Amino acid sequence: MDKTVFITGASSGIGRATTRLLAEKGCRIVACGRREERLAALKDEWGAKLHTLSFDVRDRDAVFRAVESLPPDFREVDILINNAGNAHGMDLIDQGNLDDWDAMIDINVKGLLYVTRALLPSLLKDGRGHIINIGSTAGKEVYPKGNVYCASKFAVDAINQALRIDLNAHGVRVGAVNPGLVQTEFSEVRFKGDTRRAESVYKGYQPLTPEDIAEIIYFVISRPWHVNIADLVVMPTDQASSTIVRKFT
Ligand code: NDP
Ligand code: 8X3
Repeated sequence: MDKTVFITGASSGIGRATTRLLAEKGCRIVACGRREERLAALKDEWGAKLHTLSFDVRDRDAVFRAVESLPPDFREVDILINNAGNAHGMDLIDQGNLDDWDAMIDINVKGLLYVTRALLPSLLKDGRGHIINIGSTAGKEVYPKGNVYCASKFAVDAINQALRIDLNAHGVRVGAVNPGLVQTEFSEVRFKGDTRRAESVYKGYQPLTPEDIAEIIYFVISRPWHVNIADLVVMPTDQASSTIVRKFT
């Protein structure tokens, strides 16, 4: 596939699996994240096919500087995958930690907007740009203690619709992939390094893997141009909703 893909959150989980699959399919990849050693490891794997950018999506100057720094081979971005994001904490709303709330809104919502805004000139250039927003089932239904994380993913859902509406005249494709439970570092971040608690989220049933989502993203971007997957929800077979999961242990 002869495309240049800009992906945020490439250093882990869904982003890293997608980076690997799309590089294998022949794409040039701009792999972004904060952890430089993780990005360097990807660079070692994929060489000249891959360019890495280390920045925090919350820092809007850093976002624009990073995009401006792209070398000629990676400057004409065809596909943006807005994947960087996390949950921080899981508390009843009256006990919520304000720093966690800021992190989720700043990363999952404002960071996604900054990256998108910085890349729109390239994506709109020939009317062939494609934006994929990684939302969540948490952006489709609110669950207990999900409050601000859910709000941030409902915002991603709204931004996904807004981009499709406002950019319709440009002929670009915009769509969201909204996963349910995927086993990544997500819960480790949410529970601030409490590995046992994080592991328990994925115990007793078969969660999705990051590779499952990468394959879906490849399916989405490899459709004929007139086909836009506008909004896709994917859950493990054992999951019926955010709170109903068939567990065997
Ligand atoms: P991971 O924790 O494994 O990966 C998160 C990625 O986001 C990392 O590469 C991390 O890179 C990057 N990231 C986080 N904060 C920042 C920041 N401030 N600036 C730049 N990059 C950042 O989790 P997942 O792979 O599961 O998450 C990817 C996306 O999928 C998220 O948007 C998440 O909300 C969504 N999602 C996850 C689900 C799940 O069950 N796992 C289900 C539904 C949606 P680094 O730390 O190096 O900066
Ligand atoms: C991640 C899925 O259910 O942990 O977005 O919110 S969930």
